[in-house]
Amino acid sequence: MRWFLPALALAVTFGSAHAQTAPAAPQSFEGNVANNRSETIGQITIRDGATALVMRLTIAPGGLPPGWHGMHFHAVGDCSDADKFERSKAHVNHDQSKHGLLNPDGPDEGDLPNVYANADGSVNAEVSSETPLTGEGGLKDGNGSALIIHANEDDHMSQPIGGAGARIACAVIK
Ligand SMILES: [Cu+2]
Ligand SMILES: [Zn+2]
Repeated sequence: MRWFLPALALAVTFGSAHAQTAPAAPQSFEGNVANNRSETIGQITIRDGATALVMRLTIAPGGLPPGWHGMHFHAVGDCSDADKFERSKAHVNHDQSKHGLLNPDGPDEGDLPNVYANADGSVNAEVSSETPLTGEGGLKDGNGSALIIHANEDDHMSQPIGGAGARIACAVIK
């Protein structure tokens, strides 16, 4: 859960000149998604706001097997072992939470909704997460993070990854 500091709207009207404070522009990140042959199959675009980030995922036709796929933020921004993507390690999880958006002892900070690949293997999706992009506990920490897409759907409950199976796509977030 991300701390939320309520913005104090102080209407200071002393004198004539006072600058109105605009909300900070969201931090953003763009990266490529690679498959198990290190071929680029799509892109991610992340925008990080004050209390949540929004990630858009675009996969080109032919990119993924049709159907539902689990996806998560994994702890290390390394997609170099393309056949298995194990160098991305486990889910981002700084407080030993259980895996699963539907788990009463979860979710961990890497958990995300499933995405659906169309019959042609393409995906257009947008998901949100309370995990920040930058700062303490952020995806862009020292060793970065990775978005991993799995072969099967995530049941959002069972350990350690909701039965999502093999890692079939990866994007470095660094
Ligand atoms: Cu995963
Ligand atoms: Zn998880």
